[in-house]
Amino acid sequence: MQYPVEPPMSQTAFGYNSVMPNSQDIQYMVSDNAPRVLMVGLKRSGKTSILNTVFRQHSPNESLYLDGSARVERHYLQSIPSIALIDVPGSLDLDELSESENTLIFSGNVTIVFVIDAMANDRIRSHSIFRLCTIAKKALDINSAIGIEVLIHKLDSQTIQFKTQIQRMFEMYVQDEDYESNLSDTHVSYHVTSIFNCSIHIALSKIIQKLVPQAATFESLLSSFLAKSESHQVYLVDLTSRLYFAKDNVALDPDFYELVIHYNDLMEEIMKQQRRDIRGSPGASSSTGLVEMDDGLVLSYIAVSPLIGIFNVFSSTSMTRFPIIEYNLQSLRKSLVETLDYQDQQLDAHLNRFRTRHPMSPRSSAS
Ligand SMILES: Nc1nc2c(ncn2[C@@H]2O[C@H](COP(=O)(O)OP(=O)(O)OP(=O)(O)O)[C@@H](O)[C@H]2O)c(=O)[nH]1
Ligand SMILES: [Mg+2]
Repeated sequence: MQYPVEPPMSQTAFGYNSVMPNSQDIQYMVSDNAPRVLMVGLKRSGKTSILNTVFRQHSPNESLYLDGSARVERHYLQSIPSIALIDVPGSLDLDELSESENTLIFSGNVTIVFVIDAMANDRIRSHSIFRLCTIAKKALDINSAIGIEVLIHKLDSQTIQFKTQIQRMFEMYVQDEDYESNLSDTHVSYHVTSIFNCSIHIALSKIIQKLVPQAATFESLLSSFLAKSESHQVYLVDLTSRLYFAKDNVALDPDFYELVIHYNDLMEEIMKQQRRDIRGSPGASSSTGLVEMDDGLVLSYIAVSPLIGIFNVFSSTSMTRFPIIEYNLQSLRKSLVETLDYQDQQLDAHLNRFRTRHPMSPRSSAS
């Protein structure tokens, strides 16, 4: 099979200068202890649009006129664990890096998110699959624990059947290409996404959950809340990105999650206008909310911290039992706060032990 060396001009934004990887970009990709999610893919596949939609709350339409990225950019998810999401420009081909640079980039707690423009032509598609397999092989040779996630992106409003077919097709393309990268032996996850609906939030939520050490504890707390509270679904949400760290163990209903996103956006909007945080801090009287929709659903909200909230969706027919639901929500919040505090204490104890053993380390002298 022949692969183009570069995508054609139609895939290149105006004002775009091709960049060679430089040491600053490499440093920017690694100079952090936080788990790293590397967003990679060909030019114009949609990496910057995704990160702008999720982390800068840009409307999807704002991405239409984006120039291609010239440098590596970093975004942070800062609530539970700090996770760095790194936008690697499509022109920065990780394949061109030296072995030592690749070792730096792919070592540690790293996940590769490879974004493929599912609507591109056959040539771009082949090039994309080829690049995915090459990068994955390099990364897995260096770090067999690396996570590989593929976003089959820009599937906006097609039917579920069509999206499922496209996903299967891409899985087959990767298998065909995979003769030497052994990807089939590794766990590669595929997600169908678009910035024009909540599919991109669902995909990134599932990806970051794999990096949250307490994810299983959160899920079991949320599930036991759900079992006792006559609710449809409950989410633990990062309020800035609206990604969820955990949900109950019932299959996700995108309509409920979309509701959560809209409610959170509405609170943001009110906060901007009133110039105060109506979401409040833990324990504050303003840290709960309740809204009843026309379609017979009710959404209740409670803050866990200024950055994290619990969103619970239930039927309005259960409103008579709301005092019980509210009591359970308060108990759930308390358990979550305790889990988070315990984690912080463990981390502090670990750091203190480290400082005692290494009194001259820069961290201990700085404190
Ligand atoms: N239809 C559709 N278009 C999208 C979607 N996501 C991104 N795009 C469009 O794809 C184009 C390229 O997006 P970018 O985010 O600049 O792509 P990139 O991967 O960052 O490109 P480089 O910076 O060159 O690597 C833009 O015109 C976006 O509007 C999507 O979900 N659906
Ligand atoms: Mg970009």
